[in-house]
Amino acid sequence: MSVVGVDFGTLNTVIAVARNRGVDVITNEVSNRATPSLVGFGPKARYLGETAKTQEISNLKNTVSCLKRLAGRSLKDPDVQIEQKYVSAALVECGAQVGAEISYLGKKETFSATELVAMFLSKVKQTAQAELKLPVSDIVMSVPAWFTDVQRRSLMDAAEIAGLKLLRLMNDTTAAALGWGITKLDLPAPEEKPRRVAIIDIGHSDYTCSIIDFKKGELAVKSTACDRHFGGRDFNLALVNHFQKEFKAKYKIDITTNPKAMVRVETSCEKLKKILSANQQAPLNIESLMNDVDVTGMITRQEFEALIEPMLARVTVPIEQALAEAKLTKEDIDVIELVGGCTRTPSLKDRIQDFFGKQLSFTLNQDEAIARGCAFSCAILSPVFKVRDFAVQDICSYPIEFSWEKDQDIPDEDTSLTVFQKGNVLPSTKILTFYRKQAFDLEARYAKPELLPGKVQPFIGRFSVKGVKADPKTEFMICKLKARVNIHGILNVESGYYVEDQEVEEEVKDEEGDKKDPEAMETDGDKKDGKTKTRKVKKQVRKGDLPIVAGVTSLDQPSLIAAAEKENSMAMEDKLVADTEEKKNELEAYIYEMRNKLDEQYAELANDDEKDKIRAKLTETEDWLYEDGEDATKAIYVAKMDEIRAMAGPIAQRHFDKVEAERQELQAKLDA
Ligand code: ATP
Ligand code: K
Ligand code: MG
Repeated sequence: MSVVGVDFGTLNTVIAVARNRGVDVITNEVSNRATPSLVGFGPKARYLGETAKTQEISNLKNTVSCLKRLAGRSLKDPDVQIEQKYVSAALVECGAQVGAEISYLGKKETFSATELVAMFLSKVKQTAQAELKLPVSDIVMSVPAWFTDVQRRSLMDAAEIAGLKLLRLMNDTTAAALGWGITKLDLPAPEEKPRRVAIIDIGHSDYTCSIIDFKKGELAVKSTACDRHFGGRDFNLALVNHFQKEFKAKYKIDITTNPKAMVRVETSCEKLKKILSANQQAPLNIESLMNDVDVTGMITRQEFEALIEPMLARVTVPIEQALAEAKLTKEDIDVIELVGGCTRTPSLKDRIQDFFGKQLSFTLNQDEAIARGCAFSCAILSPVFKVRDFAVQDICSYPIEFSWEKDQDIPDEDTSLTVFQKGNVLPSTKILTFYRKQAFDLEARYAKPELLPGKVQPFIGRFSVKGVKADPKTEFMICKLKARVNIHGILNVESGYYVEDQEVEEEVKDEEGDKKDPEAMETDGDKKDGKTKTRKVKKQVRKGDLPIVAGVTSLDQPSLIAAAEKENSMAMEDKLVADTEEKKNELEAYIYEMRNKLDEQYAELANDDEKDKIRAKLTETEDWLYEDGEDATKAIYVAKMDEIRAMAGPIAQRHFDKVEAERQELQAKLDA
């Protein structure tokens, strides 16, 4: 079984695998260590990853980018409206979710964001399988810490549709932190002061700062703060806007009217931006950008910094926020570790360094740290892989509240309760107690919608508690519900049961006699054997289960199965198209090769009549290839090749016999 970590980025996706020697980042079909997070559609097949990138400029309307930022969101969300600035395909409504409308197999089609992510993840799966030569199923994938329940569920669904088992959705900075900590041999002992690390990830689209405490064998996230709209793509945009104005004045062309020109300028600006990270100035040259105009430009680092000043001015905001939430000051931080491609920008590094007044650390590979951390996490969670255990404790990003209908028999019952606070440890289980006579519903939602990204719905789920009956003795049934924010950061009411108050004999604990709540006692298995003084106490004893019907935002099972089948058949179609193309290319290459052989090694072995016949066949097949045979089936290409092979068969045999005779002659000489 394979162990895979995936950093699913807005721009690039990096795949790491754990093998017996450690964790490696793997390369894709064109030997790149990062794959463009893109999905494209064509008349015959989909283009996933690298091929989508190759086709992008000529296929803008049918290419979808920024996939993860669309997952689980609605078209009307102002955040999604911002995404449309960066996504060249048209975003449309697709059920409750945003989707993209594209042309695929010659027809207009709409795919939901979840389906689009699934397509890309099935490519990730293929890439990993091709490299590992093993089936891939278990993965750990990274996600921005600011993702909400509905966004996380969308990614979980997408992974399942792609045939992947997501063992953990891990926050980006937490994954980087795991990679940082797991290799350190000098972390403080349990009783010592923890090592405090600020992990800062600035990628293509967003910025996250987490404050993390490390001790031997464990890490605990203390706080996390994000800027959802701060990353390399904003720097690109600042440059594009600059050159747009310049070209308008200088060449009288307006690239905003020409999507292809816009994308070409953006691509060039991204290159230029990277050059500026190492040089004081950089050129920009694009031939025939639009209206046959060649453009040239130049910008200095100083000018670039002026363009991005509004962003640089807020570069310490997430750090200050994270420190405040952790109730720490910058002096408390021992190490400031930076990851994400955008942290190569010198002015950005300078601002962060000035803020801390301390050297920044770049010991992790900026592009690969998150994928590596995910692979470590997958190794820890995988039953088949042996790795030093390292406990990872994360926190809830937003407060979660439950609400319910008032029971008229209970006069002063509240009707809502915030059960998980922001910053609450994750994973975590809380037990809710209700006194009820009949089935009832609970609703879970984010308590402070204003904290949520854009207009993400605060609703998380509705949970119907069944099997509740009035107890003849006490009238009420005491219902206990297990609410859990799991390791993916997703909330569920996992189970329910009912209890009865009973008098039981119990040991008296010495000294503090720590007051525990009844729930804790029920689950507390390891009672210490001590002095056995006992007393009678009222205790709640579990009597039976309460079934729970959950209505959450994940896809239901039939929809998931249908989506997986659809994905599978699209993937088979892609494969057939790729195989057909391969056979076509083989046939073309075979024609050239045979022509050469007829002139060279076969020249003496066949008479002119034989050779002319084969040559005629080659010409005929070649003509066919460029006309009627342009778009034939795989079987036909194979058949055409077999026809030529059959004609050339006797000559090939003579050649083989000749080579064999020569070999034997040589052998005889050597033996003599
Ligand atoms: P996100 O984390 O926002 O989802 P991502 O993980 O795909 O996106 P990264 O791969 O971390 O993003 O970073 C990509 C960004 O880093 C791009 O905007 C890229 O232009 C920028 N970048 C890469 N190298 C450099 C460099 N040398 N100087 C400046 N920026 C760079
Ligand atoms: K990435
Ligand atoms: Mg990233």
